[in-house]
Amino acid sequence: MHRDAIMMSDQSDDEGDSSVLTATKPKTRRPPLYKVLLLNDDFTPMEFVVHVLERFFGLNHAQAFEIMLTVHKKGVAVVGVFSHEIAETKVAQVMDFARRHQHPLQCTMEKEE
Ligand code: TYC
Repeated sequence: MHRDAIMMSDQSDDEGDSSVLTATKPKTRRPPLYKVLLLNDDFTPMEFVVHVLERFFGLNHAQAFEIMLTVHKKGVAVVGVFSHEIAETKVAQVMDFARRHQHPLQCTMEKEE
């Protein structure tokens, strides 16, 4: 039980070759982005949702009102796309603000495809 082949030099093998440089493109990967979603419910006042969108997502009143209406009619809408850390912060800010005002408003995040 012994190997038959004997390596004659480093030039005869793919890995140990010290004389060939292979150009490789450095691959940089962009970090994934996350959609922040606002969910509809039957109790949170419309004005409160508009205020949340202005306060935490930097939307003007017209933009905030439009997105609030989309959530009200369709059940859910993307309110912004962020890095994982920023998305987590937005979700926590909205959930905390809603809880402090005793509204059942729900905000979640999901990875963008
Ligand atoms: N459906 C709520 C109402 O009629 C309004 C609402 C809109 C609540 C958007 C939540 O994410 C929401 N008062």
